[in-house]
Amino acid sequence: MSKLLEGKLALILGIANRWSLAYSIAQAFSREGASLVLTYLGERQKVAISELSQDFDIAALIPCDVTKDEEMAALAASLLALGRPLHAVVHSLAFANREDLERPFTETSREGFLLAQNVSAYSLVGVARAAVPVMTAGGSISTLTYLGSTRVVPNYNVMGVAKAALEASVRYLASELGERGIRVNAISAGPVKTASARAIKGFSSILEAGDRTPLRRNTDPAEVADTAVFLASDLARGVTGNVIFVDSGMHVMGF
Ligand code: IMJ
Repeated sequence: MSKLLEGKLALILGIANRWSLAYSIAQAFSREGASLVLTYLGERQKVAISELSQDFDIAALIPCDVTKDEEMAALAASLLALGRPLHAVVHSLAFANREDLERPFTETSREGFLLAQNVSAYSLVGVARAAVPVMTAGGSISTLTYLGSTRVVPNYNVMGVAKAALEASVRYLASELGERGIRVNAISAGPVKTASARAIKGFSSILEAGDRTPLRRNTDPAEVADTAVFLASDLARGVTGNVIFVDSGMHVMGF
């Protein structure tokens, strides 16, 4: 079969290290023939990303702190400066204060709540605003979410509320950008041992629940990445406003 993303340019935000879901997605996009624009947060990640992306066709490496309006404006300018249409965006970013993922939800501070919303949900809107002017041939915007947006998952707390806002943002963006031929979707990944997940207390017990999913196993990052390829490809031309679960079927279970 020919490559699914041949001739396409994709922006991927959220590679921090080799365990990042965004990194698995970049690998799968490269395998399918896409050229990549990657963003990083701070110099340390720049070095890490350059090393990880040696085998990829990289069109640009751009610094981007999504909490800074100047950096979002600079991202929009850098995308325009590439002088070619962008076909796909993958947003794989989230952050909450560690204390807010450990303390009772009732103890969430206003500041911590707003930080989680800013980095994890609002950023999708800002990234869409930066990318849409260069998505002149239409295309796809995808983000990563988690079951904790609609169900209570112990300790997910403020991130669950941010993912709920993110998923609602997907629907409003999908409705607005459809007329430009831009589709917007979320992938709800099952628990994967990334650096952000490992930092969570009790994460190993969450992985043990893999045995009780329909597929009787945990989610492989490559499965999440292949769904991201599908969404960015023309195979998904009729798919927008969705939350697609790539979680071994975990979300259907009631016990
Ligand atoms: C995160 C917290 C609690 C339970 C969790 C997770 N489960 C899973 C995650 C069950 C799968 C990972 N996840 C889906 C996330 O969205 C993680 C977000 C996150 C993680 C950290 C850790 C370190 C830190 N801030 C963070 N902010 C967001 O300082």
